[in-house]
Amino acid sequence: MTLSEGILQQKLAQPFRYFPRVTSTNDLAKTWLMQGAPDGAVVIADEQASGRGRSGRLWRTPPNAALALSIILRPPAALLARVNMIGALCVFELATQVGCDDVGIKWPNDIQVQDRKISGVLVEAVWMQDNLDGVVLGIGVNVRNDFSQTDLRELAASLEYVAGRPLDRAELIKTLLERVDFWYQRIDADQVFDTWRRRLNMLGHPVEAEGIRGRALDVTAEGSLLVEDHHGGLHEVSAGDVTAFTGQRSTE
Ligand code: BT5
Repeated sequence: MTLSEGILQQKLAQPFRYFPRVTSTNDLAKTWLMQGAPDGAVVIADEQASGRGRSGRLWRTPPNAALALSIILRPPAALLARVNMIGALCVFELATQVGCDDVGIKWPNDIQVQDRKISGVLVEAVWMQDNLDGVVLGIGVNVRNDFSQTDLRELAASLEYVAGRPLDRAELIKTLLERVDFWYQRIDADQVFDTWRRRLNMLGHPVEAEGIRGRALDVTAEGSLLVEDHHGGLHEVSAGDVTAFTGQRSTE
């Protein structure tokens, strides 16, 4: 079914703005945030012309195929790191709920099904001098994106193909936002970190992160990855990309 403002209106409890096509939902949400959007307000689009990943990378959101949404949140600055955890956790739960097996979070922000990326999370904070004005939690989920003719065919997957049945995007958005609401209400509970940590799929495995090769030992409460190198040295990697050492897969 095509997404529309009317359909979303029937399903969503929170204030939202829907657009058939945008540059990036994160950009529109940032503008709305600075204009005083309420906590929990959402920008939703069917298609993104220049959806963004981290470090200026492109996030592909063709029409009629995906979820692209950005949620405006106003958490305490000390809990900022948990917003990314919440985003990944909620997509994990969505994928599990629609019947996908072998779902995992690849640190820090990829949600994978059977080792292929079905979703990415991009958190952007807006500061007023030293004060956190708010955060935009951007989530992209592949629902029926066809990657078969693209360079991502080995790396990316879509929910419908994995679940083996058609899925209603408005219903998926509703479920996802309910999960965000659930976890955001608990953002100050250690349960957020503990659950996110349990869902990570590479702890204990060989990895390469920011040029360091070793074993993914653990994560810190701030969300950094601890990598143990082959000499037993411990390295804390705060953001960046992890590649499974043994496999060839990477989504850079
Ligand atoms: C991410 O970046 O994974 C964060 C993606 C966040 C997208 C959402 S959509 C709503 C909101 N508005 C935005 O503009 N952004 C957010 P990163 O870890 O840097 O991964 C980017 C890489 O993933 C790219 O370089 C590609 O290799 C790959 N990629 C691009 N589109 C993809 C897709 N649809 N599915 C799987 N992989 C993709």
